[in-house]
Formats: sequence, C-alpha cells, structure tokens
Amino acid sequence: MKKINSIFKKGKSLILAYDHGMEHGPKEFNLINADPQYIVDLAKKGKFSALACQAGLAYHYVDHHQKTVPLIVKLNGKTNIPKIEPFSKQNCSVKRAVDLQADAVGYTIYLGSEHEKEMFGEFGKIVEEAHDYRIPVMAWIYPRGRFVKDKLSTEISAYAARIGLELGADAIKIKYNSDKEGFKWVVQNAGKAKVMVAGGPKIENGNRFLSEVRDFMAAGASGMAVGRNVWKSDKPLKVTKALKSIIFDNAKVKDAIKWLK
Ligand code: FBP
Repeated sequence: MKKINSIFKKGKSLILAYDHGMEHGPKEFNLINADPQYIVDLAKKGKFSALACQAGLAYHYVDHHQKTVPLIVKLNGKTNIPKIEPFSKQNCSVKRAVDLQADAVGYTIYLGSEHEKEMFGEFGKIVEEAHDYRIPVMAWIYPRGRFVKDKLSTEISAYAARIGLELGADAIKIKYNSDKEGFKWVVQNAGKAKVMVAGGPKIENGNRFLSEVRDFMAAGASGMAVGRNVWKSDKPLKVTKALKSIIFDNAKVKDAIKWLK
C-alpha cells in the first residue's frame, strides 16, 4: 500500500515547488527568496501538503528530526544553459531521498524529446524502487523538444497525463493550457493518477490567477505544485490561503480573492 496520503488530503494537495535554482537559475530570485530557509519556513507556516526541492536543499535546510512539512525530493534536474534536446538525468537515488526522510520523490520527463526513452527508463526504475519503499512518485511531464509543435495543446497534455499513468506515477504534474473543457479529457487520461498543475510565471492579476485555478480544479485536477506565484509574491501566505480555499474548500473566486486583500 503506497502512502499517497502523506502528500494528499482527501485526494487534494497544494505543494510548494522550489527547484527553480537548478531549472531556471538565480534570475528567478531576489534577496529574500534566494534563501532556501525562507522557503522551508514558508512551507511550514503555510502548512503546504509538501515542499518539492532538490536533494541538496533537503540535506542542508530541512530539519529531518523535527520535520513539520512533508518533503518531495526531486531526483533529476537540468539547467537551461545547453540549447539542446531536453534531457534531465537522475542525480539522486531513491535510497538517498528516503535517507533524507522524503515522503515522495519527483522526476521530470520531457515528453517528445529525443531523449524521452532514457527518461522513461530511469523513471520506470524509480517507480519500482520508490514503491518498494512504499513512497509515492510524482512525475513532472512537460512536452518539449524540436518534435513538439505545440507544448500546451490539449492533445499533447492528455498524452502527457497518459504517459504518467502508464509509467506508474502516483501523481502527474503538468501545465494548464486554459482549455477548461479540454482539461477534463486530460484528467480522464490520467486515470487513477492524480493531476497536479504547475503555477507558471508570476501572474500579477489575482483574479485571473485564481480563476484559472478554479477552472482546472473544476475540470478534475487534484491540486497544484506551485512555485513562483507563491514565493515571488510579497504576501505569500495570503496567496496560499486563497489557493487552499479553492483547492480544499471549493471556494468561488469572489470569496478566495478576499484573502489577497
Ligand atoms: P512554477 O509554479 O513556478 O511554474 O513551478 C513549477 C515548475 O514545474 C517547477 O517545479 C520547475 O522548476 C519549473 O516549473 C519548470 O519550469 P519550465 O517550464 O520553465 O521548465
């Protein structure tokens, strides 16, 4: 029996993602949020379902004896420097993640890349090992590479969801393309795997941001794994409350937005 409930409450989850230091580089950060300790404290104060980060941050910043926020250790990552077909190679073992007290592990697959087969292979082994340890696996699945004409089409998003299911992911993290009706098809293709949505670049218009969240939740998503829209905000805990009200309590946008005031 896998412990999916360690990062999902009644099937819903709000995860704080902080793997951008590797994926995007410090250009995403300011003097406050460049400090991983600030993010760990934010994850605790905001009572996030989990914090997702690379093993090095988990090692240096998460207090493993008094862990108050569940942890998802990302097992692969890449920078945005080489302009090549995307390939994110495993840099941390499942055992290491378990030693770091991970409640789940994460891995990014670039669907459609020339290297998808390598990532499928690594991911398959990770699923096997993680499930032996009884911890769930979340797959970040991003269609990308020169063969992918439209990274956000509903068709390719549904394909991403399906690949996650068929490779054995417990949860799949994908991007939302603002096609509310189409997203139902995306979720349907994920079957029993839960669909989590990425936050994307910071959106200044709170109403627009929360409306999107409300829409993909209504289409069947199980929550969000969000980074920049929370920790780039100057009121991250208020944003967190607004998101939680929609994700866990099915709040309408007009009510959720009150948290942002
Ligand atoms: P955001 O909510 O900030 O978009 O974070 C979600 C995320 O998946 C991160 O976990 C990851 O580092 C980043 O987006 C990947 O971004 P990109 O799509 O540019 O590769």
